[in-house]
Amino acid sequence: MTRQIVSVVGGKDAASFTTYDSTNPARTSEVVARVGLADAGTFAAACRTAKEAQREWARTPAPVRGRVIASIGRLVEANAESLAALVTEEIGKPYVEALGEVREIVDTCDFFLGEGRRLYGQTVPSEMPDKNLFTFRNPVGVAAVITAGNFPVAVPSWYLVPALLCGNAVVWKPAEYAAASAHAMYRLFAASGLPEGVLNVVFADGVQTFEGLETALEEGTVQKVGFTGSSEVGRKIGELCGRHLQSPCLELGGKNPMVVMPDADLDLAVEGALFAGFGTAGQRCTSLGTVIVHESIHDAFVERFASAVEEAVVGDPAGEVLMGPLLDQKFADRFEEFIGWIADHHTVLGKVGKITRSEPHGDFTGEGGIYYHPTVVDGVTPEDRLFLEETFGPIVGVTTFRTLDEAIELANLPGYGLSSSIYTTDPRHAFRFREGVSAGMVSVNNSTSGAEAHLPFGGNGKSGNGSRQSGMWVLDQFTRWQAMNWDHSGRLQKAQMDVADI
Ligand code: UN1
Repeated sequence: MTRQIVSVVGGKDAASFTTYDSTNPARTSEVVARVGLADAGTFAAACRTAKEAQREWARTPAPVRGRVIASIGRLVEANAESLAALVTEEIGKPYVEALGEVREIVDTCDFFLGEGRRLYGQTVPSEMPDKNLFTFRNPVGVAAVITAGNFPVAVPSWYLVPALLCGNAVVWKPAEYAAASAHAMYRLFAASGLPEGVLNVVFADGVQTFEGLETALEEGTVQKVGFTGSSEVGRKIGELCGRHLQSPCLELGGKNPMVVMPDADLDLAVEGALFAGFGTAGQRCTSLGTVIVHESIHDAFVERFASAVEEAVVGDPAGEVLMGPLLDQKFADRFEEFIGWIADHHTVLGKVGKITRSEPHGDFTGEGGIYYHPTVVDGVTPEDRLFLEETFGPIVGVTTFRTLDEAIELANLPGYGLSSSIYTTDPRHAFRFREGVSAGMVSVNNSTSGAEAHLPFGGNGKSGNGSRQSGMWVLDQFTRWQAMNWDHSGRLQKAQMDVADI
C-alpha cells in the first residue's frame, strides 16, 4: 500500500491543497509516497504556531534541550537501517551512502547534545570600576528551513539539531521528491520528547513556500531562514530575506575542482575523483566538477580515470554499486539538456547519456530507472559550459595546467567556492593551494565530497553567503549575541566619558 503523508503543524496533520507522488528513481513506476502538499497559508500558519511554541522551549534549560537532542540521536541510531533503506528507495542513493547519511545525523546529535551544557557566554572587563559586562547567546526565534532532497536527512539535521538545541522552533520544508524520508525523520525527532509545535514539517511546492515565507517574514514570525539548494533559488531567498533585513544561511551549488600535481599518488587521485565525481550520481553540492591535472601527467591520469569509470558498478542502489539512478526525473530532464550540448561540443571518453539495454554500462544491474552513464570529458577549456556551470549529474571535465598559480586560478574561475581538493605529496603545494583557493573547504589527498559533521561546512561566491553550518560555527546562525552591563557603583558612569585619562 502506498504511504500517504501530509504536513504536520503543531503535532497535527495539516490540510493539503494538492498531491504529489514521490517515486522510486530506480523503478520509476513505483510510488514511494503520495504527498499532500500544503499551500502558502499553511506555511505561514506553521510559522505562527512555531512562534507560539518557541517561548516555552526557549525557557527550557539548554542542558535539558541537550538531553532531547541526545534522545533524537539514539532514536535515529536505533532506526538507522530502515531510514537508510527508505532514503535509498526514494532517491536512489546507494545504501552504503544512505547509511552514512543517517550516521551523519547521529554525529550531529553527538556534537550538539553536549553543547546544551556549554552554549557559553562571556564575562568581559569594563572600562569603569564597579561595572560588570556579560554576553549571552539568545535563540533567534523561529527558523524556516528549506532543504534539497539529495541529502534528505543529513543536511536537514545540520539545521534542525543546532536550531532546536539553541532554543528555536523550526518550520521545515523538505524537497517534495524526498518527502517520505523527511517525514520518517520528522517522526523520529517528534518522538524524542520535543514539545508540540517546536518542530513542524510542511510539504509544499516552491511557489507556495516562497509566498508563505514572504508572509511569515512580513508578519515577523520567522527570524532565520536556512536554505540548501541551487544558487538560483538561493539568490531569490537572499533577496527576500534582505528586504526584511535578515541574513539567511545559504548553502548553494558548487563547481568543485580537484588539482592533481605531478608528484601526486595517481591511483589515490583516481579513486578520489571516482567517488567525488560519481558518488550520489554526481548530485552532491560537493561533487567533483573539474579535474585540473598537470600537463606532464595528463595522459596517465586520464587513461586510468577513464578505465576506472568504465569499470565502475552502476545499477540498483540497494546493492553494492558506486552509482545508482539520478534523484528524480526533473534532474534527469535538466541533465539531458546539458549532455545534449556536450555531445555537440565535445568528444566524450566512453559513453554519455541514458543507460539502455543496447547501451549498457558494464555489468549494469538496474532496470526501469533513470540511470545515466558516468561520463568523463577531456579537453575542457575555461570558457566551456562544462567548466563553468554546475551540472548536478554524473559528468566530470578534465583540463590541464602548467604552474600551481595557474591551477589555483582555474580552480577559482567558475566563481563558486564550496569544496576543493589537491592531490600532492608536497605540503608546500597543499598550503599554497589552501591559501589561494576561494573554497570554504579544502581536501588534501582526499575527495571534494565527504565532509565531517563537526567542521564548518559552507561556501563563498555562488556557493553561499559565507554562512557556515556544522560544529560550533553554526551557533552563530541560530543564536544572537546579547551584551549586558551591570553597574553597581551607585552613580551614572558614562562609557568613554568617565574613563580615567592615560
Ligand atoms: C550536499 O550535497 O548538500 O560533504 C551536502 C559531503 C556531504 C554533504 C553534502 N557530507 O559530501
